[in-house]
Amino acid sequence: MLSKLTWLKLFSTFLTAGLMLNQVSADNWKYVMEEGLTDPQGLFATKFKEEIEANSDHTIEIYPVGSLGESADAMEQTQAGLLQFIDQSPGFTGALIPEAEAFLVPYVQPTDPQEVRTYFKEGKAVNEMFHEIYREHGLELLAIFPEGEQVVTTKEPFRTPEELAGMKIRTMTSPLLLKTYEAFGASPIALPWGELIGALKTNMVDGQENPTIWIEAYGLDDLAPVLTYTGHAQYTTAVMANSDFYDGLSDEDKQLIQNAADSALDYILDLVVEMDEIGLNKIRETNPDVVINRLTDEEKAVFIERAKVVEEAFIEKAGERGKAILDQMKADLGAAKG
Ligand code: 6CS
Repeated sequence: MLSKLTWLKLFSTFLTAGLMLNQVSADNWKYVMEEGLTDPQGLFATKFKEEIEANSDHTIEIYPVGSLGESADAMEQTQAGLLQFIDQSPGFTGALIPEAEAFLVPYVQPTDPQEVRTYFKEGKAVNEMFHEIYREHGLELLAIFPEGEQVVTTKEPFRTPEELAGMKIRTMTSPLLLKTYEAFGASPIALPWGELIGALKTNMVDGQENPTIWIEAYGLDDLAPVLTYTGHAQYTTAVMANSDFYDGLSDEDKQLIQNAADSALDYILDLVVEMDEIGLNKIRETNPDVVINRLTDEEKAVFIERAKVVEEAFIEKAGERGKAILDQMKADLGAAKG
């Protein structure tokens, strides 16, 4: 028979071991993004955090736009393992991973909301072709999602490349965006997000491209009130983990992360469609100077023709693998249109 004291000692040893185990397995993970908490990246991140925290002892700390520098700084910190998760868009990641610029090639994505959902949820290119490529750069890809159609906002209207001529258009820093706007007839300038508002105010640039939700949220329509829907791309973004961090996790934690990313993806795919509409309605209601132009199919055809050189430039840089992605994107576009 064990004495009362021995039982107590045993109990205390088990309790301490249990507490230690709990401490070891409860981690705080850092998640950086390019947007605020009420923007699409923030809503995805919040849902991801809720799922992780509801199903484990781990916690997530979210770092919104600007808190850890510009997009390029955040990526350096994630690759160095200082941060565990990052949301960064191909508009910036393309400077690091040429194949990611596939999302910037004009006219290989749908614009109809239902088709967009199918393309991102079921498309082979989005879901199967980027994982290995991002791994080569130390990143475990968790989700890719759209934030709405890219809209060009300018101070003067345009419907043709000739009318775009001479306009200085700000792009994100992936080089293919410069090629795109050169092909479209404009004079592009690549700038990080933090410099755009100032550049519009001082006329350093005459316009920029972004999805409707973002234009409304950051008042870009006040600075360049002509919104042109060219139909050339979705604003796409991607959520990743540092791959060394990810590889060091237990199978259980890997599954936890994959489940949280899947839930957040389903949630955001529906939400961005609603947000796009809400954003446009708010702009209409609050900005009396706004002009909204949607290019006709005939007008688009001129830009589609000009986009061929962008495709060639992409393939030249991203090689055979890039070409395979682009071919698959076109097949996925056809399938989404059904
Ligand atoms: O234009 C940009 O730089 C920003 N656009 C969006 C929609 N998200 C973040 C990004 O930095």
